[in-house]
Formats: sequence, structure tokens, C-alpha cells
Amino acid sequence: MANFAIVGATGVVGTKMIERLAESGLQVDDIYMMASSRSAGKVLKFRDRDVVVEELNEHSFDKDIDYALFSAGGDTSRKFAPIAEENGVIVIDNSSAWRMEEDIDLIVPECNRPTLKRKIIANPNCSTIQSVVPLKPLNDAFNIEKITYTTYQAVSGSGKGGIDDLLEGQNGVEPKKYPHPIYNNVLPHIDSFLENGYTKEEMKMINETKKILNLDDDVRITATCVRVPVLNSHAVEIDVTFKDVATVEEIREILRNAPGVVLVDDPGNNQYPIPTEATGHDEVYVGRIRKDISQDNGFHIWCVADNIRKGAASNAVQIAELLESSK
Ligand code: 2RA
Repeated sequence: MANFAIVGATGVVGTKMIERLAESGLQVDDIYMMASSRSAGKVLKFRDRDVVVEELNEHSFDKDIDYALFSAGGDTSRKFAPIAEENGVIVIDNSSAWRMEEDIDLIVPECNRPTLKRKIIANPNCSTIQSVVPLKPLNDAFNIEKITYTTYQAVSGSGKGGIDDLLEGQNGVEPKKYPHPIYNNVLPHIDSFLENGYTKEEMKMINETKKILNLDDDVRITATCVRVPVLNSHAVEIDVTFKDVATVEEIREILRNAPGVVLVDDPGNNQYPIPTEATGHDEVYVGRIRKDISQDNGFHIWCVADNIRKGAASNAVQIAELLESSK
């Protein structure tokens, strides 16, 4: 039995956290829904209960709460996660605010385990999560030398604003979330640009992959992140080279048996991972595995996952499941 709070309960990810927590086998005693004053008073369903959304404030965590799943943006997390932690709550935070802090665990249950040095646990970036799930067993087997990521990210990753820009863009409405129309377009721009020419999203993929997989400093990683006119589920093209010799068949065999991975790799029959089939599932779908003919010991791996489920809400709930099962 555990008591939960969902912070940012009315957002795209918060809504999915509630749904995914309800689907889980976790014994939830009390549940609190928290959001900004705009959403306070709304009534949300959890299993067979109606729960009134409370306005998040400094006293929200005075109650007996075991886990708070946060998805309310970095500023809210920076302010309220330490207050929750101070009150003995384990925070599982979906924002990027805490991810790279040294004493904060950055967890994907298929890849690593919390140390709980702090009671704040960070949920990684969505495109990072789906990439490290297949890369973890391959790194264990062959030692990664270099990764080049290219992403094709769905608009749901930008929340309701991104979804609205795509749907309304079909009717010629000007975009509000993105600097250009996303309908009938492709934008090589996710999050803000940094001085080195990369975007924050690209640097998240690079830095978070190193932290989660505990890669040596000599492992080289680069990324190009692209927004595409797809409603849900991100695709990532992973170009990887290994220090140890690998074959396509060995890679397929490892991924066929890897936790959280579904191998869909039969291009002759048009079978490969696609967003419409990944949506609604927690697994990472991988396919199009082939030798990179331009590099020694290099391979192409195409991976697709539901960015709102495995890339955010489900990963957060799976962390709570992991902690509960190790009690
Ligand atoms: C995106 N990675 O898709 C973000 C969401 N966390 O924009």
C-alpha cells in the first residue's frame, strides 16, 4: 500500500501518469492530484474514484505521501521537489531540472537502479529512454565506441500546444507552439539552441545516455533531433559502433531477449517499427538492424516508442514499481 501524488495532473503526461498508475498492479491507498490554480477544482478519475485537483502549494506535501510523480515543468520541480523530499516523499520527476545533478539518480528500470542518495529521482528525456533500452544489453555485450542519434519526434512531446499546432495547422491556422508550421513540415529544432550549435534536446540525449549507461569518457556520442508531423511516438535512428566485434545476428538475438524490447525486423514483409503501432504500448520497438557499410563494426538500429508512455509516464510508474517491489 502506498500513497501517491500526481503533480501536473491535468497535462498530457500527468493524465497518462494517472492512467498508467491505474493500470499498474500497485496498491494505491490515497491519491492526490495537484496542478496550478487554473486547474484546481477539476475532477479527475483514478480507478473507481473521483479526485478533485488541488492547487499545488508549499503545504501540499504536509500529508502522508509516499511517491509524488511530477510533470509540471522544470521551474515547478526546482521549487517543489525539495519541499516534497524534505517531507519524506520520494519524487519521480519528469522535468530536466535535476537529471544531471551528481547526487540524483537518472533511472530507466531496464538499465539501472536507484541509489536513493536523494529522494528525488529523475525520469530521463523521452528520446533518451527509448534509445538506452536497446543500447544497454548491446553495451554489456560489445562495449559501445560511438553513437550517432537522429530523431524523428512526435508533436505530443511538446504537450497540448504541439498537438494543437499539428491538428489546427491542417486547417491553415498559424502555429502557436513552434516557430514554423509543423503540418506538412519537418523542424530540425527541439528545445532551445545552445552556444555550441546543438539544441538542449540534442545535448540531453548525449549527456543522459552517458549517465544512464555509465559510459567511459572516451565514448563519443552525437545527436540531431527533429520534430516531425506525427501525433505520437518518437522514432530514433541509432548508428552505433562497438569496441568488440559484433554481428547482425548476435545483435538481433540479444534484442529479441532484451527486457522492454520488441524486435520487429522483417523488412521483406514490410515489418519494421512504426509510430502508429508503438502508440499505446510500453515496449521499445526495434528493427531495420543492419551492418553499416561505411564503418568497421558499425550498425544501424531503428527504434520507435510511445514517448508519452515509455518516454515519460510509464517509465515514472515503473520506477515506483521497482522501488515498491524491492521493499
Ligand atoms: C520533446 N523531449 O519531444 C521532449 C519532451 N520531453 O519535445
